[in-house]
Amino acid sequence: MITTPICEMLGIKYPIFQGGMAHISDAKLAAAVSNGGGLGIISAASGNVAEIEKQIDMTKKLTDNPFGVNIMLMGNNIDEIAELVAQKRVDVVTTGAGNPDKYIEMWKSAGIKVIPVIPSTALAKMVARTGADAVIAEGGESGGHVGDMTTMALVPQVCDAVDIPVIAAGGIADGRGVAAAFALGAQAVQIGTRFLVAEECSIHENYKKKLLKANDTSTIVTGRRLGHPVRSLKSPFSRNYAKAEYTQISDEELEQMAIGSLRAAVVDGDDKNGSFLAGQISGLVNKEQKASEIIEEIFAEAEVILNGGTKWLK
Ligand code: TUI
Repeated sequence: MITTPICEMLGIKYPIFQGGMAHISDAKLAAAVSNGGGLGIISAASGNVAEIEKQIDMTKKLTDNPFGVNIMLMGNNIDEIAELVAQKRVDVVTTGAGNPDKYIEMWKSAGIKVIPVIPSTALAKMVARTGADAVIAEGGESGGHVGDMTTMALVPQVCDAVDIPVIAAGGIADGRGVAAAFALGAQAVQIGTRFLVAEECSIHENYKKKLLKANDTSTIVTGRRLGHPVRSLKSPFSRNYAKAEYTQISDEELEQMAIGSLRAAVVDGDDKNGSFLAGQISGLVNKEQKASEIIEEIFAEAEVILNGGTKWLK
């Protein structure tokens, strides 16, 4: 069985986090992952404090295992959400899209493990100094809001830069990715895209179908002009947006174009107006399974590789 020190730190069976995906990662998905032995994570990106509280309470009902909340620091009502998770004493908080420094002390004194996503060694060192328990090194292969570094280049450099555990994210969907992450020095992985096709993931069927059909070149990064690059599946919306970025259209109009596009994908499965966030490994996602089966399968594959069962080595 594959286990690493972070499993003991967090009280989880397998060293795998489910990514906190905006408008997607809810109590049902997070509890399924936590019940499957990983760390399920609820997304707080809706900014709706009452709704987030409801999701936390529901997850506590659905699982006795540890789970986390992901706070997107670019979002709305961050101060209130930061206080809510402290008051609720959730097991883990992960953060994305910014520097969580000013909240770390409050979360730590509530007994919460704090694990920021960091896109660089500089931010990794900064949050380690402020008391982060671990960091998630996320490469730009991931879906959603992306940094410039690749997972392959970022993870080993972050491992060298800090003494706390590193979780690798971006471009990982199966046991090969997990084995590679361990080879780079990570103690765990975070996976988002593959959990989109978990049976317990409540996104629209069209989103799942698009993902199951996707291949290696199916994703595109848009939003660089406004400084918020986002990776999604190629679709009428993302192609139009990509084209619009190179026209004279104003920044305000460009921003307006994206409003409601995540919801259109997740809730309505709207092929024309939806932004279907997904990572570069979308081509590896080929079947719908229970979250627990996804986890078991990934670690069975990783174990073979890590025990010397590589395909080519003599
Ligand atoms: O946050 C993510 N992925 C996301 S957030 C999101 S919601 C959204 N939807 C539509 C448009 C924009 C956002 C969808 N996917 N991943 C974690 C992540 N964090 N990736 C990169 C970063 C990051 C970037 C800069 C973390 C820290 C950071 O710090 C800059 C600084 O120094 O403040």
